[in-house]
Amino acid sequence: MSDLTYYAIGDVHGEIGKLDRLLEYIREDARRLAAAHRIVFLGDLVDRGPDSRAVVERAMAATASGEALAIRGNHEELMLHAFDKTESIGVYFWAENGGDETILSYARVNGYKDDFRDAIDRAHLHWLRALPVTIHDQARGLVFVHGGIDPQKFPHCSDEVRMWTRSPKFFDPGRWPKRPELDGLVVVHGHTPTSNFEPHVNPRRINVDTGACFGGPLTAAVLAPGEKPRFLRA
Ligand SMILES: [Mn+2]
Repeated sequence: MSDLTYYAIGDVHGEIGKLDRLLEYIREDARRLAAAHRIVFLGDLVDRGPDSRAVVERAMAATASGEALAIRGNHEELMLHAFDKTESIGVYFWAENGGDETILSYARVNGYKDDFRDAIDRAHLHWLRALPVTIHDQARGLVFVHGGIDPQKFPHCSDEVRMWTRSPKFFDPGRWPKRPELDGLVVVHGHTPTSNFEPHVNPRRINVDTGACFGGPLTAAVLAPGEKPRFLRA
């Protein structure tokens, strides 16, 4: 995997217009470089924005063709929990955190009578369930994960940490312990919107959640072998 140019896309959250533009920019950029490329969706495709169903469709098509990989974010996790749980609390918690918009996006296409579960395409659920929580390119020292890692435990941190963490122990690389497992590692993630709609870069991590569903752009980090990260925005 190590000669690939990666395009790591932050939290899309249903913003289909921004995603379609960003995919165009990415494909243009990859053509210009004439380099083998791989898009990585960093999770939180769904919730909050106007068309989560269409976003999942785009991501499924891009992974099916081999152009993209995807990992699971905490909002995919919430959606699957809401779908699986019989207690209503799982559904309400998801709905209040943007899941209501996701349900509407599915209902517009598929409709439903009593239970929102009937509106959600089974193929989408199947795809979401199969998503890994981490992609690790060992040769390049790149870890793609939605939320982050536990620097004390990597590579053995829990899935919950990988999808949900906002720990200062992760955010501040000055607090990372000296462990051989972390040598040369760069963590590429989303989950925590940056305060200025700009990607955050430090020597150990790149955060590309630029708040696309809160009025910011949707951002992709361009990671070419041996080069500094660049960014594409839509
Ligand atoms: Mn998230």
